[in-house]
Amino acid sequence: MTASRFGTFRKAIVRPPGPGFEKGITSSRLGPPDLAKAQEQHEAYCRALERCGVEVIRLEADACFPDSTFVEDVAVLTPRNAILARPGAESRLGEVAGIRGELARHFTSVRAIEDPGTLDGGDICEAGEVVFIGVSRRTNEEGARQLAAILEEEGLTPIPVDIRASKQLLHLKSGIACLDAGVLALVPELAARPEFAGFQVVPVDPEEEYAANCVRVNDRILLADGFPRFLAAIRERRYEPIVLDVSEFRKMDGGLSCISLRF
Ligand code: CIR
Repeated sequence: MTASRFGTFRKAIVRPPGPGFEKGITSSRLGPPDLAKAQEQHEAYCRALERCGVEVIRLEADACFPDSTFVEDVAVLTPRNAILARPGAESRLGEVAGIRGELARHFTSVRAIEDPGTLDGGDICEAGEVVFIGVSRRTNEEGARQLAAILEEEGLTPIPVDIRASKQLLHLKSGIACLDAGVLALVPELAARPEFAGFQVVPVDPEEEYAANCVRVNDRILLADGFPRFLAAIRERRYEPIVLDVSEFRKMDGGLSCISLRF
């Protein structure tokens, strides 16, 4: 794969999982996570970002908020704005205050989603000038509307995608990733949606849905371990994968994109 401007990131903010990680929200029924293993997997993830040329900013673990390692959910970062999200799960609302200061160090414009809007960063999928906004169990229509207004000011094109009827998708990015300009990985239930018409689709096998939550970082694609068909599809298209084990994050309904905020 040749270098392109798409998916170019210089920095990423992460927060390692801390004591009480297992008390976070989950519906996975995969059993409790092993904290030591989660910390090792997190460190391997940080090293992978560094291999991609990204400077990793490591925040302190925050035992007050068991889901706070899923930093992606608390902000949306665009070329011009850091937009503080307003998580749809009440236990996560307090995480936003913990990221504001760090974002203010890097962005001159820090905006915010306001009550009664709710929005989780995991529902936002940037695809170049287009930004898909999932309206989900976590992101309500008002939160999506507020974000869309900010994105439009910036000259971006927001496209809402209502996934409230989905039984599988917690967040939009549980089922979609933008791999390249005009190229999306999509789970079967999203593949035929009109919102994605005009994009080239890399289909994710129904038995490998978790693999859809992959991340393009500079010239590489970070992929979850254990999904051979999707890995083969990525290689066939000449992308260069970095395969990572995120089993302990999966137990808490999280994945590769959720554990960093890239910009
Ligand atoms: C939660 O339910 O909020 C966390 N346990 C997992 C969040 C995962 N975030 C994401 O997919 N963007």
